[in-house]
Amino acid sequence: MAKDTLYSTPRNPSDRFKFDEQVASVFNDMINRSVPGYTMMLEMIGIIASEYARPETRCYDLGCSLGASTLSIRHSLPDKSCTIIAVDNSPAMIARCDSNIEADDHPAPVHVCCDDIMNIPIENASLVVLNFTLQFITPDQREVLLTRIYEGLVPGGALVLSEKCILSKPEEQATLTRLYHDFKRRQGYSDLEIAQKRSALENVLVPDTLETHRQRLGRAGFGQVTPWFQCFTFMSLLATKNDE
Ligand code: GEK
Repeated sequence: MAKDTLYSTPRNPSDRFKFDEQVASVFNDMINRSVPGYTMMLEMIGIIASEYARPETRCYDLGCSLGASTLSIRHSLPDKSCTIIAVDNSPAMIARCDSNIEADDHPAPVHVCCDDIMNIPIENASLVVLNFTLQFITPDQREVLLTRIYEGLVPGGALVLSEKCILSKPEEQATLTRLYHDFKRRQGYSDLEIAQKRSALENVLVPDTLETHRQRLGRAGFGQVTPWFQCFTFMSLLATKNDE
């Protein structure tokens, strides 16, 4: 696995974080060392898929990067009548995702699309996964997307929404940020890498509070919204569409 050293030397402070070739080439290492619990979350996405993915429906992995969630879903499908649609708008990610899917021998079909998730029709979906993707969508477009996802879900279908959140109490936010930085140091990132990545992500990754997510999901139509994972400020919610 190529090591993420992208922020180890001084960079131009005005350079914003982008999902370009450089990031895609080290992404596996970057996300594993930056998102506490990432590997476990992928495993649990498989557990959720085995419960919610239904025959003759579609599963969507929106913001699929290298296809890690897609593969976890694929190996948990009830049968090969389920189709997975994996979407990302970074050509560098999609090229690698394509080869990762190609190298995997599971028979369920996967369509890999290089497109903006705002353009993708969501239809006949039993499961939609937004694993750390909504945070990169312009805030005023988030509800539009969630509403389209809700409308595209079959009754009883589910959305997995994983996000880096912000705590509404500043003192709690400060505690979790401090602990998170300790985690990153233990993962081998230097203070320079932590500071430069943080500044590159400002206004690119725009976090919401858990309450904002709950309210937005409710307005989009979701019935039950259940947090199933939290480590520091990284959270994941399972939002379901009521059975008719
Ligand atoms: C995983 N889910 O490994 N349309 C399509 N893709 C987008 C858009 C957009 N508008 N905006 C951002 N992306 C993955 C990890 S990473 C999370 C997801 C992170 C894509 C972007 O190109 C990137 O590949 C992904 O969303 C976010 O389970 O890096 O923190």
